[in-house]
Amino acid sequence: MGDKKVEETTEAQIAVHWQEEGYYYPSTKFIGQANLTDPAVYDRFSLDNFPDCFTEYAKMLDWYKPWNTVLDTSDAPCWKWFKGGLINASYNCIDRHLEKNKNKTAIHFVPEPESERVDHITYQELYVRVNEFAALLRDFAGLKRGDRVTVHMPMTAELAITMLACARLGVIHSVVFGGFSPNACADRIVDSQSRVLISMDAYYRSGTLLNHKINADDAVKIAKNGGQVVDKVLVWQRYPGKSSTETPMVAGRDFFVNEELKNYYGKRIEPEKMLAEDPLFLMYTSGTTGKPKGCQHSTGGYLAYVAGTSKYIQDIHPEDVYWCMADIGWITGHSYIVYGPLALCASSVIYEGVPTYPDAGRSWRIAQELDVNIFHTAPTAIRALRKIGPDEPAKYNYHFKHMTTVGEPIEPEVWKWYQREVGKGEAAIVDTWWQTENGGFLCSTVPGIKPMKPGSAGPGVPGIHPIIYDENGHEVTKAGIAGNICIQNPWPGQFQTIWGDRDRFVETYFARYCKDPKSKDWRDWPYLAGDAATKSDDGYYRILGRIDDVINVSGHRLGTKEIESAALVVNEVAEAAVVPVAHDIKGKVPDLYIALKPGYEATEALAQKISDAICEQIGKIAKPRKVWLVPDMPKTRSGKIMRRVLGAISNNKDVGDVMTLANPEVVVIIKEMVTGK
Ligand code: 6R9
Repeated sequence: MGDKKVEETTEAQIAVHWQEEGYYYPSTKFIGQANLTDPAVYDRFSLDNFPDCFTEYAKMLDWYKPWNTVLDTSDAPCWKWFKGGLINASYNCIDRHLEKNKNKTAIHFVPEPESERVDHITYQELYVRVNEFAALLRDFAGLKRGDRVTVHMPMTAELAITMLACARLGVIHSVVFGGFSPNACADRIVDSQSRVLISMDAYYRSGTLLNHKINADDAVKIAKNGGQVVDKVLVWQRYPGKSSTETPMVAGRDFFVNEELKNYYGKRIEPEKMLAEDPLFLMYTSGTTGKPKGCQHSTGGYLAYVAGTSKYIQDIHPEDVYWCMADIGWITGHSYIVYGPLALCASSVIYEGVPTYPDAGRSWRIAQELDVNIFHTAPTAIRALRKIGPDEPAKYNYHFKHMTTVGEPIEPEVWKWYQREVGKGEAAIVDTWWQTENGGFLCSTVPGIKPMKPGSAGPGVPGIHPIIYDENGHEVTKAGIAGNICIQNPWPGQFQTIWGDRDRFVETYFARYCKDPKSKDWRDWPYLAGDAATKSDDGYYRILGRIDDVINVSGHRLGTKEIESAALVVNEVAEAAVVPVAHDIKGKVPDLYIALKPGYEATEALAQKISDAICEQIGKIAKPRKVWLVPDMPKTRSGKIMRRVLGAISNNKDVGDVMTLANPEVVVIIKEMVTGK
C-alpha cells in the first residue's frame, strides 16, 4: 500500500471525536403517513433480489419504451441500467403531472430581498417556460442531443428551467456552482467541450446585488486559451428589461435570454426519447489530483434512483412543500431540489440567498410563509443558525414532519439542537451520506422504519449494501473499527464514468478492491467511496471523513491539490501544502503552508496575495483560514511533504514522532509560529 495510505487513514481517524448515542424514534403521526413503513418492502431490496429490486424505482417513472435488461454488466465497471428503455427526464418532471396537477406549484422561488414577492411557478407555467427555452436552445443556440452546455448560474428558478430544457432536448448540462470563479468555470467548459455558456446578469447575496455576467466574460477568455471556443453566451436577467445597460454584452456572442425568448413564445418541443443510459448531466467534483472529475450521470437510472430515494428517504408526497437549502450547483441540489421532488410532483422551494441573512429568523419566516413541511440542509448551515439564533425557530409558526442533514458528519450536540429546536421535537430526521458520484443517498435510516441515532448516518438505504475493508482488502467485521467504506453492488444512481477518462474512473473507484479486472460480474467490483467509516453492532455506519486529499468545507469538496496548485501560480511560492483544520461552523477549513523561493521575504502582503490568488482561481469557498509562510516544509527522507505533521500542528494536536523526518528541527519552528508554543 505504501506509507502514504497509512498516513492518510491515520489523519481521517482524527475525526473520531464522539461516542455512540442512543436512539430517537419517529412519532406515530409521522409513521402513520410515511411512504415506507413495511419492513417487507425494505427486505425486497436484499442482495438476493439484486438487481431486479430496483425496478420498483424505475416503475415510479413514465417510459416511452420499457427496458429489456435491468442491469447490463458487459462493460464492467461501467454499468448500464434499464437497458433498452426509452425515457425523458423533463417529461417525467413536468408533462406527466399536467393532467391532474397543472395548477399546482412546482417551484416556489424566494428572492433574497424580503421586499420582493415570492414567485409561485405552477407545473403548467414550468411546462411553458421549459418548452420556450428548449426551443431557444435548439433553434437559436443550435444545441442538439448529446451536446454539452456549461451553466454558471445562481440559485434562481431559471437555473432549474435551464436544466429541464436541456433534459428535454437530450443536451447534457454541466452546472457550475455560481460562487465558483471564472477559472473554475473555464476548466469545466474546456473539459466538457461546451460551445455555449449559460449565465445570469446578477443575483443577491447577503444584501448586495452582485454582477455575475463578468464571470462569464472572463471564463470565456480563459477557456479560449485552454482550447475551447464559446461562441454563444446566453444571459438570463434577474430583472428582465431593467439591468441590460449595466451588463456589457459582446455583440454577436452574448444574448439576453429574456429578449430572445420573445421569438419562441408559445413554442412547444417534443421531448427527445433518450436511451436510459444516455447521459443526463455532468457534475464536476474534486479528486485526489488537481483536475476536477466530470461525473457523468445517466438519464433512466439516475432519475429512477432520485425518484425512489426522494419517496422513501425524504418521504416526499405530492402534497408536500419541500425545501432543500443546498445550492443547485452541487449534486444535492440536482437530485433533491430539481429532479427528485419534481419527478414526484411535489412543490420545491428555491431560495436565492443565505439562510442567515438578514437575520437568524429568515429561514424560519420562509418556512412559515410557504408552510414548508420537509426541510433539508447541511451541518454547516445548522451550526451557523444555531450560533446566531439558538432560540429563533420557536418564534415562528411552522411544522416540519421531516428533516435531512447531508454533506459532512454532524456532531451529536448539533443534531440534538436541530431535532429539538428546528424540528420542535416533531420531525423525523435522516442523516444522509452520499457523494456527487452516487446520484442519490447511500446510507441513511428509512424514516418510517428505523430509529435515528445522532452522529450516525444509518445502514445502507434500500438496495445499497456497504462493506468496510481494511488496507489489505479484508472485511472489517468488528464494530467500531475504522476502515474504507465501499459499496458491494452497483445501483441505478451511480455515475457511469468520468467524462472522457474511463481509466481514471476505474483507477479511482474500483482498482483498489477489484477482485478480477477482467470480470464482468458486479460482485468483483466493490465501489470505493473514499471515506473512512465504522459500523456499529446495529448495522449503522458512522462516517469519519475523507481518506484521500479532499477537504470538506461547509459540505463542499475541495481538492487539496487544487488549492496547492492555485498557490503555486504566485511567482514567489516554491512549495505549498494544504491541511484541513476543524472549524466551528464550516466543519473544516484549509490552512495553507507555504515555503517561498530563495530570496523572497515573508510579509503579510505576500500572504494576502497568495490567499487572493486562491479565491480568484477557485472561489471564496477555498479561502485559507491562514497562510503560514514557513522556512521549509517538514519532509520525509524521500522528500515527501508531511501533511500529517502540519495537520496536527494546525489542529493543536500532538505531532507524534518526527525524528525520522529529514528536517525535524523545522517542525519546532512551525509549531511555535502556529501555536505560540
Ligand atoms: C452529497 C454530497 C461527498 C463527501 C463524502 C463525505 C461527505 C456527505 C455526509 C458526509 C458524513 C454525511 N459527506 N454526506 N459525511 N455524513 N451525511 O455531499 O456530495 O459534495 O460529493 O461530498 O461529503 O466525505 O465523501 P459531495
